[in-house]
Amino acid sequence: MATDNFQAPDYFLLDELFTEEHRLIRDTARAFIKKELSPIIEEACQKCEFPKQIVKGLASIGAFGPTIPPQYGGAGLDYISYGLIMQEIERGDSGIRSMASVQGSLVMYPIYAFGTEEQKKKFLPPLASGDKIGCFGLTEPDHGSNPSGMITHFKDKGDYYLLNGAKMWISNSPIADVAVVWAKDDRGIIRGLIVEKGMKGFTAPETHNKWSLRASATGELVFDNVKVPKENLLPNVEGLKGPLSCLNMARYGISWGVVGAAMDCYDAALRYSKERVQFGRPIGGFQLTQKKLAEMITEITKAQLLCWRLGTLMNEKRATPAQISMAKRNNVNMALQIAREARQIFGGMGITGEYPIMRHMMNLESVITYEGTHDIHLLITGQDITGLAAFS
Ligand code: TGC
Ligand code: FAD
Repeated sequence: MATDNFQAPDYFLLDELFTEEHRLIRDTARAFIKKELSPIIEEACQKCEFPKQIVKGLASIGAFGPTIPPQYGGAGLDYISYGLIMQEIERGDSGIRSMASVQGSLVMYPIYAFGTEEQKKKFLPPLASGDKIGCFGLTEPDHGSNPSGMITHFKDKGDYYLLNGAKMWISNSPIADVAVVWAKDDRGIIRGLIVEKGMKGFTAPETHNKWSLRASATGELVFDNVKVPKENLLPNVEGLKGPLSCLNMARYGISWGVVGAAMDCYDAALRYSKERVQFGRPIGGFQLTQKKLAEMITEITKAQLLCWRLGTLMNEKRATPAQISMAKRNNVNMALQIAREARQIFGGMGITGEYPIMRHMMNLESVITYEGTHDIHLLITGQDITGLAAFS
């Protein structure tokens, strides 16, 4: 990729809504991404490899479990800080933000919220420091949007649980030391289990040939009579609300993250439009280019304000899952449309790795599907406003 000249758009002076600490956290993350991720991300994506060397640095900027208390290794930050960190990481690449989202919101959060004190002490500090990597197994080959139909299950064998089944599309699975797995117990109730690498019968084959999130390792989780120690059950939650509570945390982070990807596309396209000359003038001088750019900054600004307000509600513990769904859906779609428009502004150059546009665009095609598809989030809003569920 060409030199990273990113300058963050802030059309409505949102910086004034952030505290000095927020700005410091954001600027530290921004500097880290510019220095450590931007120089390597294009090659990692071309090779379809997760750049493992970035993990410790991500931990150092508080990317893993930003809101988890420091006594468990977390950064003990508020939700605006968490959002800003995700924004900066995804400005670099959605695949890297995915890795961090899974680690913090989908692995550390359930252990923190639903685990025993022993589980918290054992698992959270090495996950926060990046010494261990985690993944989250909810989706199955035949149960994506409808996780309540899952067939992965475990039987109580007295001394241990015997786990059988398979999960699909699992971010981090091939590189994970720890998997938080959602499976049905003898009563058919969904519970969370912590499955550790090396347990007999547990494998995590990688998913190949992705055109999206190429710098994120994706795979399956296969459980063939895995003996899971009883102390690895998350005792404090039962039912689908367990995994869905984790998704609230991750979807919140995505709402901010994708604003970063959109900002990167807009900033690159704006700069290019002022440099690229056709018909004797910069293409930024043509009305049709200005329409694209003006609409981009308008949509980014609206999404930034939505994030800020949602973050404030999260800090006050007043945000609802439906509000999070609306923000995730709106902002991912916004970012994907901006990536597509930005690619047009770049003409042929837009398809190359010289610029981040095509990479963001292809990444966002996954982000609009995972953590609840665009249409599922629309139905969640529909249910919230009408009181009528239209899922089945
Ligand atoms: P439903 O009957 O509505 O609810 C079952 C129970 O769950 C409660 N609940 C929630 N609790 C917390 N947060 C939420 N957002 C919740 N939504 C519902 C609900 O109150 C109920 O509780 P209780 O006590 O009455 O039992 O469930 P449903 O089966 O009708 O499904 C609803 C639906 C479709 C909205 C839900 O299943 C859904 O969100 N589907 C989408 C699946 C999804 O998002 N999968 C994501 C997999 S993980 C992933 O993609 C990671 S990508 C990571 C990365 O790389 O960044
Ligand atoms: P389906 O549920 O089969 O949906 C297919 C289409 O049908 C969609 O357009 C959907 O909106 C539509 N549809 C489904 N139901 C309805 C309905 N009731 N009404 C209207 N339309 C409907 N999962 C994990 O558990 N952990 C992970 O770490 C993880 N990481 C992922 C990483 C990547 C790169 C990807 C692509 C996915 C990941 N997922 C993960 C899985 C992801 O959450 C699912 O792909 C997603 O929830 C959709 O499920 P599905 O792919 O089975 O699609």
